[in-house]
Formats: sequence, C-alpha cells, structure tokens
Amino acid sequence: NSIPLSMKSSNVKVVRSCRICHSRKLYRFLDLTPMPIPNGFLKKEDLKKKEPYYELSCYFCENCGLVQLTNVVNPSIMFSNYVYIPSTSKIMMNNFSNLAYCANNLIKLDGKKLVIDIGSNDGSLLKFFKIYGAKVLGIDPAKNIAKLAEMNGILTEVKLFNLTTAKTVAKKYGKATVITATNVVAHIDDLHQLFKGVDKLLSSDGIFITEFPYLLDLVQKNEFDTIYHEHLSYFSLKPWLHLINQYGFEIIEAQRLFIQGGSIRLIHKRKNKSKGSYQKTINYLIKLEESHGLYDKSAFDKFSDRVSNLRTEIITTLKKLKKEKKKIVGYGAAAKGNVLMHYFNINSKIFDYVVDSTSYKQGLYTPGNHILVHPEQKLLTDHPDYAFILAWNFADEIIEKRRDFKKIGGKFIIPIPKLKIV
Ligand code: DWN
Repeated sequence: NSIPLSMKSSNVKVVRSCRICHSRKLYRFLDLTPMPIPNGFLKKEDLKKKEPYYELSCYFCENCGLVQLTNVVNPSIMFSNYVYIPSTSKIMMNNFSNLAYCANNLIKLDGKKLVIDIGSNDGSLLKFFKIYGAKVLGIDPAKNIAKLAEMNGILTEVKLFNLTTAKTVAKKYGKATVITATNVVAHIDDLHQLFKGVDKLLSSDGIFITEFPYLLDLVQKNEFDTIYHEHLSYFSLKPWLHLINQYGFEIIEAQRLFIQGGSIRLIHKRKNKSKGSYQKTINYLIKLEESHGLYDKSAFDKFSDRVSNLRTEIITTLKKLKKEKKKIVGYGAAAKGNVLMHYFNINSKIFDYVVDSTSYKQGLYTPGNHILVHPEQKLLTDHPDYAFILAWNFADEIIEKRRDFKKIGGKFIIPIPKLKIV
C-alpha cells in the first residue's frame, strides 16, 4: 500500500486498441505487477523520495497477433536522461559493424550519401557508417548521451522521432539513403507516425534497416524480463508486414541475430524498387512462428505458466543458498535485470550488491529494491560465492571476461532460458 501507483495522466497513457491494427481484442496473458521504470536508477539522495510504480501487463492482439503493452509511460520520463549505452559490449559493437557492412553491400556508401540513425544513443552504430565515408546524423531524445555522441564526432538532433522531426530533419539535412533503427522501434508508441516519418525522410530508392528483439526467441527462451515499460511492442512478422504494407515498404532481407536474447534484422525498400521478392524466407519464418503458436493465445498462457515455474525454481534456489550462508551478487545492472529482480522479489537481503561495467550506473541504486551498483572489479576484492548474471544475454562474454572470478572459486548463476549454475 506504500507503493504510489502513478496514474497521473501526464505520466501514463493507456491505449485500449492494438497499436498496429487498432483492434480492441487485446488478451492479457502476463502481469509482472507494477514496478518503477527499469532504467530508473537512483542517486543516494533520491532513495527517500516517492518512486512512481507503473503497471506492467502484456497483451496479445487476437486480430493481428502483435504482443504489446497498453500502458504507455511518457517517453520523456524514460528517455530524456538515459543510462543505457551499447558500447559496453563487444558483441553489440560487432553486430553494428556487420550492419554497416550489410548496408554498404546493398548501397555503395560515399560522401554524398546520408545515413540517419533513429535512437542513435552514443553514436556507436554511426561510427561504423562513417568508416565507409557516408555522411551521418543521429536522432535521439537523450540529451546526456547525445553529448557523448558529439564527443565521438557524431552530430545528433536531440529529439524523439516522429513525422514532425522527420520533416524538420529532411528540410535541414536532406533525405537519407539509409535510415537505421536498432532497439528503438519497440520503444515507439505510434508506429504509424514512425513509418510516416521514415517515408518522409528516406530517399525514393533508400533502405530502412530495423533490428529488434524477436518474439519467437522471447517465447521459446522464456525471456519474460525483456517485457518492460520501454518495450511497447514485441514483434513477429505477420503484424509487422501488416504495418509496413500500409506505407509501401517490403522486406528485402531478414536475418535472425543472437544479440539481446535473439533479435531479427529486417531490411526494407519501397515496393517495386527492389528486385525479386524475398517471400521464401518470409514464408519460412512465418511458418516457424505459427509452429510455435505465436498467433494463438494459448501459447502465451503456456509461456506465462513457464515463467511462474521458473520464478518458483529460482526463488527456491536462492533461498536455499542464503540458508547455507552463501554470498550472492547480481552481475549486469540491466533494465531486464531490474524486471527479474522485481518479479522474483530479490532484494538486498539476497543480493549484497550488483556489479556493472557502465560508469553511469556505478554508485547508483537499482529502482524499486535499491541495491547499490559497483564496478565489476568488486567481485575480485569481495569474493562473493555466486554472481547471478542479470545480463544473461551477455553470459558467455561475461564468463569469458571473468575467468579471474572463476579462478578464486566464484560460480555463476544464469537464469534464462532456464536456471543453470556454472
Ligand atoms: O532495448 C534496450 C536494450 C538494447 O538495452 C533498451 N531498452 C535498454 C537496454 O536493455 P538492458 O539494460 O537490459 O541492456 P543490456 O545491454 O542487456 O544491459 C547489459 C548490462 O550489463 C549493461 O548495464 C552493461 C552490463 N555489462 C557488464 O557489466 N559487463 C555488460 C557486459 C557485456 C559486461 O561485460
């Protein structure tokens, strides 16, 4: 009852219909219970202040199949002062390098071609496009991280992307030959505005490249903790195709990626500007989605059951380790980690602290359960028994990096896709 459920209209908008097909047949299959925004890390002096909690329930559209949140937290609350930067991970940087390589293979980049990245963050992706000689421009609402991008030599317009921004940018810089949007489309509430903006900003034979977590991976690997307020949509191909067809785009390439627990890269061109259809791969992926029940709401009830079984198993294991007086810490102050800790009731009695490589996050406290974030090196001086990998999407990279921790007898707990102790 002390939880201030923030329903102030300026902070939260509740949408009652599907953000792609506008159907009202939305079926709620998972309620992760109200929690603060998962990137809402706190300074020590903020711990006493009221911390708004926001509903976190997930819905399946029975008409087009889009999985989505209906509670839309005001984007300026979530994204104006941001703490996530992709450059902490080698895997993410390799992926960005590969994305620029693929784009250059499709459209020879040079100084006359403009590449615009929507949700450009610290400019990590655009740096790779610069290597191919392209002109680059970032668009991102996070003023703090835009400063970092500018230091990296990446010009950034500090704005949320929508049709208005597209018009202003097109007027000021001209049309883009390539528009990229990685791990940002899922964060945008008005997907129709997004495509109207892309249509306005992209040259007639340009390519629009998106990357986002793939619903097939989320369901197959029980990745419930990637469901949180920043991610308004969880995409599979049928609803995505329903959306892009309305704006005259078609997919010319689709690649599944390992990053972020399993993502999909979709490269688009305007219809009849692309040679040959990519239908075979699209049909194959849709068949795969259907075989995993992604267009049948019972699959999401089964998903929800698996999540509650995982919750029971992990809470039991952690309680047993604490009874044995084991010292456990969190590894990776990830947004998803804050969702997992919230849903599994993990507090400072279970994790002594969390370690993280992002300087922004060190010295801050996790939202909700208020656990202090330390630099990773603390593992080696403090010698906890277990490091619970909250950033499980980087488990291999982290375990490889922390052979020193293993050498002094440290063990890793990996929660997703199933509980594993290494
Ligand atoms: O979509 C989003 C994804 C791309 O990134 C955003 N909504 C927010 C964010 O989600 P996240 O915070 O769950 O992302 P990560 O990249 O999975 O978070 C990893 C965390 O782990 C970072 O805080 C960095 C940290 N880390 C670390 O401490 N040591 C990461 C690596 C690789 C390491 O070696």
